[in-house]
This record gives sequence, structure tokens and C-alpha cells, in this order.
Amino acid sequence: MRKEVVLITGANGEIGHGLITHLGQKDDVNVIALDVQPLDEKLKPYCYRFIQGDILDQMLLGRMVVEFEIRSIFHLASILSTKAEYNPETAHRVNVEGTLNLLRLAVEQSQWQGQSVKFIYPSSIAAYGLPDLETKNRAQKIKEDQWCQPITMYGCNKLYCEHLGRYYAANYRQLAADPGRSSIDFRALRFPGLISADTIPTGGTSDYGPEMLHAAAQGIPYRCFVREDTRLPFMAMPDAIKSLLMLHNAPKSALTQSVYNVTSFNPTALEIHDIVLSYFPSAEVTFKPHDSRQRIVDSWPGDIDDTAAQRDWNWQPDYDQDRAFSEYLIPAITKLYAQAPKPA
Ligand code: AKB
Repeated sequence: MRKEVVLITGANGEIGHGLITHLGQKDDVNVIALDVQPLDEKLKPYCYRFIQGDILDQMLLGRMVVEFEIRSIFHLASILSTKAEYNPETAHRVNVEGTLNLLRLAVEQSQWQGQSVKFIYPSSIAAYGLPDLETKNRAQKIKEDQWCQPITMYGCNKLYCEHLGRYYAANYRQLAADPGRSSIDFRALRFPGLISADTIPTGGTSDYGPEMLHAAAQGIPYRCFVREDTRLPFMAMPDAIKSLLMLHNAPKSALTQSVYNVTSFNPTALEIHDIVLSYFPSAEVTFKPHDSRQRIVDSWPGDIDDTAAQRDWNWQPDYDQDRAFSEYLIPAITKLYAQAPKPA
């Protein structure tokens, strides 16, 4: 008998940490974690098995099909927006071909099992692309089908993979004599910038929010790479995990679309600065915009409309801006760095 498992790719990433810690505590869930790097020691107790390997390694994925009965896939592995611009073709391989490989794995799993396999995909506000700042400031809350002209490789990858997921779920091999033998239940979330108390993101462009906070908590000066008036939607990590699980668990009959916005608060960089300074008054934060990264952030919406998620699967974040800082980020970060050795 093959073991029933939940597969999580990109296990070492920010979302991977939160999701594995959460799911790994449930008695009825066996987490298979996949990552190119060795697994963070802290995550090991929560995993049934860790596999070190690349989502581009088709042999490896093939062996997983043989060994496990994968009921759900949370495909978190990706190269984020800033890093992707340094090598767009590599980003395309990891973000698109990697996703294609996982969709293919889901198809094979579904064929073996004779039932549908859930595929949960974190997309991003990077899937949007507003042409200029004036349009961004005028646009207000953006719905899923508006302004989908991303200017980054990462954003193009995310948007295209949403389409791929929809294709695999609804039209895969539509000309085959028996196209209905496999079924993938593809569901995607468009995340805003995420802020975690436990981890600092790498390679993203919304990273200035979490970086500012983590630097302040460690007493390290921080130079913010966007202007003070830059506004983006953000969400605290526990809400990101909550939304992934809510979407995963929602009855299929309730879903009217396969891609949903989710968000919580949308401060400017200066507002994040002011909150951070109110908790860490001696923090040193300066603003020195990096023109190209600023341009990317200026193309992303200042706010997104998540009423479809609210309506279809009762989405509501637990943490608004005040609560995210006062009840989650500040207490957890203070504890984290009180335990950690001071930076040299
Ligand atoms: C990034 O900045 O690339 C990500 C994202 C907004 O998806 N955090």
C-alpha cells in the first residue's frame, strides 16, 4: 500500500515554513517536503519524509509517483520577482517548467488513484501590471480580471501558470478518446506581499516591508529601496497559511473561479516605517529608492479586491494592520532575536 501524503514543494521557503509547521501537527496528515536545499532542521519533526531534489528532475518526480499516493499538492517553489530579473530564462524554467512537471505529476497521480488530486498554487499580485503610477493611484481595489499585463518575468510566469492550471483542470488532452480519466482540482491564490515573524524573504520586491521590520528588531540600519509613498497590499503569514488551507478545504461546488485575490492591509512604506519605529524607536531606516525595483512595485496594485474569496469560501483575515504588528509580528520577532546571537 502506498502512503497517502500531502506534497509541499519549496519546503524551505517562507510559506513552506508556516504551512509545514501547521500541517505537520495534524495526526491525519503526512507531509512530504521537497526542496533543492537540505531541509531546515526546525521543519524536520513536522515532515513524514523530506526529499532533497529539483522540481525540474523528472526522474525524481516519477519515483515519487511510484512511492506515494499524493492527495494534495501545495506547489510553493518559485524564484521571486527581483531574483527572476537577474536570470529570466532560469526563472522561467523553474517557475513554469517546474509547475508543468508538478501538474503532470498530479495527472499521473489522479490516474493511479482514480480520483481527483488537489493542486494549490500561490500566485501573486505580480500577475498584475499597471502601466504607470498615476493609473495605480487611480485604480483602487483591483479585481482578478483587471490589469493582467505583468512587467516582470515572475509575474508573467505566475499568470501563465494560473492558465496552465486551469487548462490541466478543465481541458487537458481534450481531443483524446478518453480525456476524462484524470482530474486535477486546481485552485490558486494571488497573494499580496507577505510578512512573517520567523523568516525573511529573499529575492522578492515586496521584501522591503519584512526586511525593514527584521532589521529594526535586530538593531541593524536599513536602507529601504522604495519611496516613502509606495503602497502595496500585505498580509501576515498566519493569514497566508489560513487562506491556503481554507481554499484547499472549500467545497468545489462553492468555487466560481480558479484564481482568488486575498489581502489584509495596505500601508505605504512610510507607514510601515512609522509602525516599526513606534516599537523600535532607535531603529535606523533611510529611504533610497532603487529605480528598477521601484518601477516593479509601481506596476503592482496598491490594493486588491478579495470579495470573490469572501463570498465563495468565507475568506476573512484574522490580522488587520494593528493586530498583525501588535499581536503577531512584534511579540514573535522580539522573542526570535532575543534568543538569536547578536549580529557581528
Ligand atoms: C515578490 O516580491 O516577488 C513576492 C510577491 C509579491 O509575489 N513577494
